[in-house]
Amino acid sequence: MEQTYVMVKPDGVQRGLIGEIVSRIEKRGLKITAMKMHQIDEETAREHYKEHSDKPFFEPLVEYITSSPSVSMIVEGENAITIMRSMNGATKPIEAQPGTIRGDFAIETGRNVVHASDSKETAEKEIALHFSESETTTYSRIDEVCLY
Ligand code: RTP
Ligand code: MG
Repeated sequence: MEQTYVMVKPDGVQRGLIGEIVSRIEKRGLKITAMKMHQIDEETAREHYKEHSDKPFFEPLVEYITSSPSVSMIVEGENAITIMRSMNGATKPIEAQPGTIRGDFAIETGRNVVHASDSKETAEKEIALHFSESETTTYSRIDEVCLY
């Protein structure tokens, strides 16, 4: 079963969108196996976004992501990585389709509410970066058994 890392970014927390985002993930049928609110420190933020370290938006991005608490989750399910990316919508809210989280709740690229890992390799790295082993759980969703 695939796992991905999802973050409600500081603007999502400050706008009271945690429940809305968690609800969409649960209703889609994905399983949240770890979740916490925490203020991401600078070192962790730099590591998380290191692929963008040479971009002009890197410093403002690190400042924003560390400015206030975020909610981190491990989300599990078949094709969880691709499904979460499509639920989040395009990076730039102007390109995000209505019905996606960014398409429904964001207008600025620098305040786009959510993050989700973009590949299996990234998901593994991000889960290890933001969670310790003891913060993760295992359980079954009631709708998890597929009979065909
Ligand atoms: P994320 O990593 O946050 O889930 O977003 P993403 O994969 O959709 O987009 P990515 O290219 O990884 O960009 C990371 C975050 O950097 C900010 N950004 N600003 N000003 C800009 O042109 C620009 N481009 C990206 C966004 O907050 C984006 O989510
Ligand atoms: Mg990204």
